[in-house]
Amino acid sequence: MTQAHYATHGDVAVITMDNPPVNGLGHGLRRGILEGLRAALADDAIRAVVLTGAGKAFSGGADIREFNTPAAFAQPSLHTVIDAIEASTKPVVAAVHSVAMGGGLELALSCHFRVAAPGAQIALPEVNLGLLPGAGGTQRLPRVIPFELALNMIVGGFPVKSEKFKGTKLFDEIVEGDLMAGALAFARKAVAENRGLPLVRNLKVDYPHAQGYLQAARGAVRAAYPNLPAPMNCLEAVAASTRGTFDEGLARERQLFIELMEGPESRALRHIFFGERAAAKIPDVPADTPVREIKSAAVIGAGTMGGGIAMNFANAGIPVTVLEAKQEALDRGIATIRKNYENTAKKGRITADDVARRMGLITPTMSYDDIRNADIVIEAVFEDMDVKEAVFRKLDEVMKPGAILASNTSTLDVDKIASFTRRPQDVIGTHFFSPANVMRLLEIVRGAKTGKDVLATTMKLSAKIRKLGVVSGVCDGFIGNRMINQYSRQAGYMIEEGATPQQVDRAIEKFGFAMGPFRMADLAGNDVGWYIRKRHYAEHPEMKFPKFADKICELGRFGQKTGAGYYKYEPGKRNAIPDPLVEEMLVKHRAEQGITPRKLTDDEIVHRLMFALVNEGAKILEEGIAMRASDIDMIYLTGYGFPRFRGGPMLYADMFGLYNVVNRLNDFAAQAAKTPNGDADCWKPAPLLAKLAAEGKSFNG
Ligand code: T1G
Repeated sequence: MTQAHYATHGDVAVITMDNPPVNGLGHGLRRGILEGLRAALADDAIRAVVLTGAGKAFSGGADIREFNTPAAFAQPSLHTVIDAIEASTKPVVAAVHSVAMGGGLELALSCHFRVAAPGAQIALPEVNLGLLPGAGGTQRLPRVIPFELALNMIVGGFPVKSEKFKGTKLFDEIVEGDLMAGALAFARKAVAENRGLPLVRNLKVDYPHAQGYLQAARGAVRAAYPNLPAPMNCLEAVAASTRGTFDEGLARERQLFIELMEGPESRALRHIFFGERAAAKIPDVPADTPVREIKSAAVIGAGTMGGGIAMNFANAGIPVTVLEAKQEALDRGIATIRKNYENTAKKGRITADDVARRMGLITPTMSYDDIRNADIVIEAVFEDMDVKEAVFRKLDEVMKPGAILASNTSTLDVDKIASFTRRPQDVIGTHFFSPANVMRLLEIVRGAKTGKDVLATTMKLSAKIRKLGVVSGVCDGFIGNRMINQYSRQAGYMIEEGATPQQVDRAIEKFGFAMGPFRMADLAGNDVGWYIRKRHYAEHPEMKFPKFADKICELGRFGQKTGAGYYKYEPGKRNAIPDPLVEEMLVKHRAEQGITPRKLTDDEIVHRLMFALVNEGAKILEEGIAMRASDIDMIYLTGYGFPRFRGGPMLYADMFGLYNVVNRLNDFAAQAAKTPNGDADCWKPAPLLAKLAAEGKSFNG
């Protein structure tokens, strides 16, 4: 079936792109456009052509599902289509609505004229995929709009509404009302007025001080994007538009594009683009599953987590009641919320009215009677099953039928929590990440009896409160924390074997993590991990753990909140200062353990941390706790500061090569076997990992 429809309206032909969901310029659509153009040129009765898009976009650009497949560059390529339009002997008018992005905007720029409906999103966002506009956008856009805006749009990848370009050469007209009628009238007028066949390529970039501006821009781009090559390549491609011929600029653009297309960063960013969208798809919950309306919410607990969770609802305009047992804790919680908003307003990100409006949506209470009619209640109390039991028995008693009963537990068994109620189908886990009003990740923990409509409702709600919802099954630590537990164990082992906390942190931060494991532990509070480890010691007496972490805690060194942890901190400051006392404790501890300290390379540090995550992730995948490898990646990218330019732990393993990963696991096992208290067993490759490696396959397909 052709993906472009051809029709004639008197003396004007109309080609309508029709490749849902956003008219991605895949091979079939590219062929359909050319077939339509050829038909128009062969028909003497036709004097002009209008090109437009069906559905919700003019065109969202190249079909990124084709990338890294032969179809992406199969003829007719987008360049071939663009060349044919520019060679047309009849004027082609682009009629742009809703979205014209990437290759879609480049296609419109090759037309002789362009008209647009107001409100259309206009962008060259390829940089967000680790690419650059590879079909002439870096050469044509600076010829039709102000140079600085063109450069910023291409390097920044952000959209601008079509009406902002009124009066520029990008759009000859902004058409209010019926776009097609306006485009047909414009086409006829252009012919009647003999306006010829103007081409953007024949215009000149009008910006006398380009080189100076570009030199300054280079410094800014280098500082802003240390790990991403695409922004600088975008800048250099646009720079080529200010010198030499159009075709020389096009050649430079092509060269810079191919460099990016073949690079790991673009593969990572494209993986994220699809991964974020895939996360919302739950195979056994159809997209049309009916959802419950969430018009009001309640949060139990006004501590750090409860307050942050409440802010998410207020930010989304949903009234939320915050319940605490004690007035003093309630007052403190509400005051903290207000302070957070006021700090954001001081930075100019929201207004004083926003603060007032959001605070007006938050109602404090100490009475369960005040929350009974909430559509969803989220429990955010102490991470102890007995405490959770008391709260959920009360919620079961009080909440209206049909209310969703959610727990913010970070590790505890959601099925057990559901068993404290007579409505397990309404119980679900909503694991927010601290600070809950900032971190995008929301682990949605599906209990065995959680209703499909409850799951669909919670997934939809996650988007409403601007979170990335990722479904997890029930296990200790769900997905993120279960994996981070293995990561932390390896970090603990490595400082016992000879590394310092700062060496481990520096190595993984150089790899791209926002924060290494020991700075992270000091920030989160070492007592949090200690509490969980003590539960693990009791539940898994067979499991081996590094022992130094407990020694730090036994001294009350809980991190920033006590002024010392793995590092020391000056009063009121947060910067981590290496502490000679910790290094002395490590020397003594190694001797007690009979460990001869050795030098660990950054490579070993990074890959023991990485592959501890990956091996556990493979088990989580195999157990069905995670629905897909990209979900695990999205969790690490949005909840754990994993570097975006690497795409997540599972993609990193794919790019490293699973065969090579298994070999490294075997090396680590051999090293652990020689180390007192070392745990060689934890390096046994997960069955799924071993299978994929043996078959030469990858996690992400
Ligand atoms: N190709 C294929 N599918 C696409 C697509 C694209 N370009 N854009 C979106 N989709 C799918 C998406 O995966 C989802 O699928 C559905 O459309 C709805 O997307 C040569 C090389 C267009 C603003 O970077 O910014 O052109 O999950 O949920 O919120 O220079 O999608 O439903 O199966 O985001 O209404 C450059 C990327 C490509 C635009 C619509 N273009 N897309 O937002 O819906 S590279 C882009 C977006 C290029 C040339 C280069 C947004 C949107 P599913 P959605 P939305």
